Amino acid sequence: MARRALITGITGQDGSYLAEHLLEQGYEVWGLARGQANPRVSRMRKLLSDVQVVRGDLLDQGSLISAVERVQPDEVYNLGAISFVPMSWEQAELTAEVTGMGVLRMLEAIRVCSGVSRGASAGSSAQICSGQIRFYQASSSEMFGQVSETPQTERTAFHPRSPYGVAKAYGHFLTQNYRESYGMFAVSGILFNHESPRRGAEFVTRKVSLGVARIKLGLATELRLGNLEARRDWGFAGDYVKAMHLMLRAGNPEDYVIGTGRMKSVRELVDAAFSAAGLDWERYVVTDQALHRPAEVDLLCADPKKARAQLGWEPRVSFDELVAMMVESDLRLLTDGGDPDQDSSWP
Ligand code: NAP
Ligand code: G4F
Repeated sequence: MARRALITGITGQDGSYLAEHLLEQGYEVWGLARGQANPRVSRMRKLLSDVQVVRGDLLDQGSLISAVERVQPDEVYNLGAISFVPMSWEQAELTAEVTGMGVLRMLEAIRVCSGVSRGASAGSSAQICSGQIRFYQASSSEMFGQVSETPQTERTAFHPRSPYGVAKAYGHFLTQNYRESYGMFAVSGILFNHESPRRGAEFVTRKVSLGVARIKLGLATELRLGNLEARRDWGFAGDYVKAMHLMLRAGNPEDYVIGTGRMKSVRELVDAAFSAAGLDWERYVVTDQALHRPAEVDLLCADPKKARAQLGWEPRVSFDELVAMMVESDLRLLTDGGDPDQDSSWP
């Protein structure tokens, strides 16, 4: 019988790539979608017609229990979150509820539906029983924040710099705690930034690729950005979702850092993207203090050795290939008269 996966965050970037990957692996894929008229659900259905939808919201415990009862998943991937860091300062409480407490609600839904009691016998000595639901939590390199060492490993201390990073750290420790308390197969992937043509337009890579495409096609004359000196370890989302799956198929439940091990600055990103379209970025980019963050994460760089050694995972798409892929995709989108459907209301 086909394995069954339940994905929260199915309408997001990673949800779409993960669903495609699991469908290719022969899974029956269910996506948890919220809202009574969520336009991103119909868009997702067009892209992924084989995904079945179950309604639910990470803010609503009962809906998660119903979803797990209905789907009877072998694997749950918790990708749902408020994931845009600047929004987490503006709506800190909502971020804590969705990105942090949402993890607790999903773990509780699995615990209740699996019949795992809170009794002492379910404590740290509990065995991982066969047939149990395996759980993946989308942890983030934002938890490292103001980094204490470079590159960052599974053992690097956390010092989150945003309400988002703090909420992710809560979800991370809670996942570890459910593994230790109830013997659940519950793991976290500490993923560094990963991008694609499906990335939301509010994130810097997509903002830049869309900006380059607009300028190239004469639809805009400038691109307004914040901190050009921040450095990130950027990879391709299609590569990273494979690591999520490998973590849930591993022999033991463990956490892994997933990234490329290479850092680039926003300035280098901008240079690469404008160059890919034959443009000189210095003629078009305007920096704007209003786009700087209250507390910045200056640099992030993964040490993905453990994932390579234990999961056999490696990123395939290079930074230059990723940037070229995104610029080409947005040029095609705008040339075809497409409305960048993930256009952002953020500046
Ligand atoms: P994304 O594109 O922003 O998608 C976020 C998803 O969360 C959307 O499907 C959204 O659904 C859903 N969601 C929001 N509020 C919800 C709620 N109350 N209940 C249920 N679902 C809700 O994010 P992504 O880039 O795919 O990232 C996936 C996950 O990985 C996130 O948890 C993110 O924080 C984490 N992460 C991402 C990166 C990265 O670089 N991409 C790196 C590390 C960790 P709606 O359509 O209903 O809004
Ligand atoms: O693309 P960003 O908004 O991504 P950020 O904040 O690194 O977060 C992303 O990666 C995390 C993993 O490390 C995820 F957990 C999280 O969910 C999300 O997917 O910003 C990247 C950098 C920042 O340093 C920011 O200050 O780009 C800098 N930046 C400069 N100008 C800008 C802009 N970021 C945005 N979004 N917009 C700008 O105009």
